[in-house]
Amino acid sequence: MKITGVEMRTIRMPLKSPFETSFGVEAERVAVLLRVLGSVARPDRRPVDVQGWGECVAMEAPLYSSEYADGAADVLRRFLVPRLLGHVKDTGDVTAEQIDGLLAPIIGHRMAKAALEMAVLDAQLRGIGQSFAGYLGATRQRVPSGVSVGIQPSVTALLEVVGDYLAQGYARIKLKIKPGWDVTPVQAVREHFGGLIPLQVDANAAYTLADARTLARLDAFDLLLIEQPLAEDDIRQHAELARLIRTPICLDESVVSVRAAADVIALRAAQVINIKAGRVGGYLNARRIHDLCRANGIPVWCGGMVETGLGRAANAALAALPGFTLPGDVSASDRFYEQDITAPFVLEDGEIIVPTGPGLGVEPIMGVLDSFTVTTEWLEQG
Ligand code: NPG
Repeated sequence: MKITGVEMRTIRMPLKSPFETSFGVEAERVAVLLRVLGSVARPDRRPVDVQGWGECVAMEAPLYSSEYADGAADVLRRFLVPRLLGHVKDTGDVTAEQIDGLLAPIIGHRMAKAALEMAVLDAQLRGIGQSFAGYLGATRQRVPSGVSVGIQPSVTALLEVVGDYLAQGYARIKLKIKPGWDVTPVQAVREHFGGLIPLQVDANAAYTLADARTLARLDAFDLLLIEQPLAEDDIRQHAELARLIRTPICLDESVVSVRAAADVIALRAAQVINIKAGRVGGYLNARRIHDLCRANGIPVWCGGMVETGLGRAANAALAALPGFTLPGDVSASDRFYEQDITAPFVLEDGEIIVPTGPGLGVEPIMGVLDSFTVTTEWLEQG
């Protein structure tokens, strides 16, 4: 496609209730959104104007990973968008498939890169009338929906929240844990709701190998998995931990690339992998990791980063690929938001419907988007 320019916004969306993890409490989702404007040549070579949307999952503060929203906006503004526009100026056009290579000289900043690739892919697919799901190779029309439950002020509050999500039909419960909030809440949920509910926990890197004994106590609760118990760069130590506990280990933060995924598999550091497109530099790398895991018999599931309806649409498409054999964190929009910027995703029998329209298959409602927008800038070839 040819690109005229990129609109970059920062939005602030209030969450229905504060979301607490081992790394902090969020009351608001701050996100950078991109709108790429340009044109695509139809098969008869007639150009048609298109736009595409990208969502950057970096949070306001660098607590989950080193990226953060203002940093992502800065690297997009100063380095990533200018490289993309420079390429279009030199060669006449660009495809989403070229973006990873084009941006490779810029080190890191995968969430920012992923947002730009997502926007170009959305525009490209809208231009040819293909859906994200069709393009990525989805094999299902609906995906089972799991929900991530933040750390609660008390076990009583936790049981109430979990009971409410189960009543809504969520297909799997994930409890956020941290040192001091692990064995007791997990045991309480198991005792209260029984052994049949699909249950897993997420530590967001809050433990060290010295905590192996505490983590082994979770073996009694028949969890689907424990996600990212140790630090992002503790891949070898996760392999050690895997020998000390029975609960399958799933890695999230550690899997930042296809290469990292290959190392995790080779070292047997995880039996399951969480795939988040933002964390790995885009939906194309996410698909590559899916393919790698599938070839190696490693089950994967789609992680969530409290996305708006735009990122949620892309995640639903990704989660519909055949190797995604565990329910992902692709919950209904009302899990986090009173008002989403797109038509809301809703739960139907514990599942989310994968959009089928061109590109993401969803549109921002511009009045709503504008009401959450705090800054807008237009980036074009200088
Ligand atoms: O359903 O979108 C969702 C949230 C799932 O818990 C969730 N995400 O560590 O995976 C995580 C966590 C997260 C949220 C991480 C926001 C970073 C930012």
